[in-house]
Amino acid sequence: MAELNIKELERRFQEKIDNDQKIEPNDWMPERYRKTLIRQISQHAHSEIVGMLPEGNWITRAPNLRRKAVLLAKVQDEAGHGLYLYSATETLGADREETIDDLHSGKAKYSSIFNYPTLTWADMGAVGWLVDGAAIMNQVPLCRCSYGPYARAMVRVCKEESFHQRQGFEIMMTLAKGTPEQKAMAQDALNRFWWPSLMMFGPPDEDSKHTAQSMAWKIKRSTNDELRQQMVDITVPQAEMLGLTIPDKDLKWNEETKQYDFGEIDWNEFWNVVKGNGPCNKERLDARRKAKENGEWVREAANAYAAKQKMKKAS
Ligand code: FAQ
Repeated sequence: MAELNIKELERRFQEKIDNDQKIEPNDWMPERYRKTLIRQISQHAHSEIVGMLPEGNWITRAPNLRRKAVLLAKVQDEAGHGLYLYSATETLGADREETIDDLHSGKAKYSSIFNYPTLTWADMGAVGWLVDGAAIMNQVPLCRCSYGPYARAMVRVCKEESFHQRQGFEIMMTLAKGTPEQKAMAQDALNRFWWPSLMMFGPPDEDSKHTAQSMAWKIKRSTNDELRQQMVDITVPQAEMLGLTIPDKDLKWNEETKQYDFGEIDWNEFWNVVKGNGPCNKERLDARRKAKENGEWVREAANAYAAKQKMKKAS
């Protein structure tokens, strides 16, 4: 009997999804839907927070005051995105502290891209142009995600990401039009960030264990390969406009498909980074753990203040 009820609840839930109605926190949802969302949204939140590190590294070294102010604003936006997203996981019943501890213990994933170093100022351009570009490509469809709080968070996040992408492109444009050394620096950043940016979309569809179910639930609206192809098609003309060369000898316009064919991604490198063995995985997690330790006194003070206020109200 109980099983029949669950089946009926699942049927009604899927009907809602099929009719493009949003699922809200107090609505009934299958446990697997809830867990999938907590997994994806928390990984997304961690990516925003860890993603502050490679850029934060350049705030003190930005070449002038305007660049510094813009970069600072961008990194702050990313902190904001992380916070909305952690709040969205809480609407699904996740505990924020536990979620963050899972990142620190290495249990939770975050985007592979943030395990690559940012070696030069041009990397700030490449990150904004390519990494934020990929993030937008992936997140615009998430504005139509079936889970209301995630979809709504994505609307604001995407607006801010598009400013981030433009600032990155503008840095690349300035360098590409600059001295030969500056142009070479922009090309070097593109060389290093191109393939890792394409990896951001996740494994190829045939190896993506979650895509089919997440598409059926309308959590994901496009597959990993569809978004990756869109990214290539949009970015190649931008690189041409910059006068830079995409580091892919197999990249070629396909007149039949009206898309670019591109070379094979090194999936061994991708899985190696995802498993924790990328160039900066250890450094990134150490930085986050240290930040939590250093913030201990702030949490203690906030808790003591909250307890005092509560006592005041009660008396
Ligand atoms: N890195 O079956 P699928 C940003 C994992 S935000 C690490 O295809 P799914 C803003 C995946 O989790 C960037 N792990 O999985 C910014 C799964 O492992 P699990 C982050 C990856 O979920 C810009 C396994 O592989 N954006 O950049 C990656 O259907 C600049 C199998 O994969 C989001 O998180 C990867 N690249 O599709 C900040 C967007 N790809 O959980 C600072 C939301 C896959 O079974 C500066 N997330 N894995 O242990 C999504 O759209 C999806 O989760 C995908 C993966 C597309 C990332």
